[in-house]
Amino acid sequence: MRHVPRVAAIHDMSGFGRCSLTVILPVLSAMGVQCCPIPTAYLSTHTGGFSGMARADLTATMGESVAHWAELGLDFDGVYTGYLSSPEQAGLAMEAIRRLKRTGGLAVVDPACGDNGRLYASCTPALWAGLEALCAHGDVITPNLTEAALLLGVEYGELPMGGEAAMELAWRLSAEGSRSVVLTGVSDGPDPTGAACFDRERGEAHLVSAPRHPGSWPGTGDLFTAVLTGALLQGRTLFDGAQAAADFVSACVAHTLALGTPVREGVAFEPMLGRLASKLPYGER
Ligand code: PXL
Repeated sequence: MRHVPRVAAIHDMSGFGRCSLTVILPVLSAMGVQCCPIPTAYLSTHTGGFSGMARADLTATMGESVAHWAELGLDFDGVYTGYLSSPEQAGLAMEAIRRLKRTGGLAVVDPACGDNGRLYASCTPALWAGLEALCAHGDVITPNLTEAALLLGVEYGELPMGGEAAMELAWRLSAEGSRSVVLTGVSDGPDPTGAACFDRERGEAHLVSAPRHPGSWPGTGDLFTAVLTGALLQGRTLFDGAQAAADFVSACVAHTLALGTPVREGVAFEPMLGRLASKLPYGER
């Protein structure tokens, strides 16, 4: 039977500012993938550039939702986890992978906890320990350089930069080749930006890149990993998916710069979604 691939997406819902579920849902839908969210929290805005936001923690509902879907016998081609706010949520995300991922399905773990060498204020040592444990359940992990430094137990400033060194880092992050890695925010030279990938199916590393634009935008990590996840569920390779993600983020940032959108509002990806819709979405079961 052919069917629309479906993903359980475990992220917060930030109402304004284009990150987490407000990015992931439309991107996966545009790519022909059914996105079933388990929100970890509702925030009126993300935390990068706003203050005083309204918040509701949804940890209890997360656990109940995983249990309900498991009782219904639902299984998922993918389980995709991102920004979490407590070690308990990391434990529930592990439970979701264990109970909801179908045999042969894909767990994409984005160990979101910081950027540009700095941890988010919410990332305590206990939360990081939970995210690190969660990575052990990922078929694909998508750390940025900040998170990679933590996973490898080295200082951010000591990470070797450049293409070859980044591919070596991707291999080191793969836990002896047992998981695929897409290490984001890697630059090979002054202009392009991209990701160093290790594909466990091929046992190979590869660098993807796309034009770099000035500035740093909230939600681009979520945009990247959502496109990657959609591409993998369409049956595309890790390298192809990472290239598609790098191209899409780069195009969205260029478009946002042209519009002059304030940085804290995130990248204006909506007018670009049509670009993602051209590939056949069906998976085999
Ligand atoms: O995109 C990462 C992210 C997700 N969710 C919330 C955030 C951030 C980054 O700042 O604040 C609430």
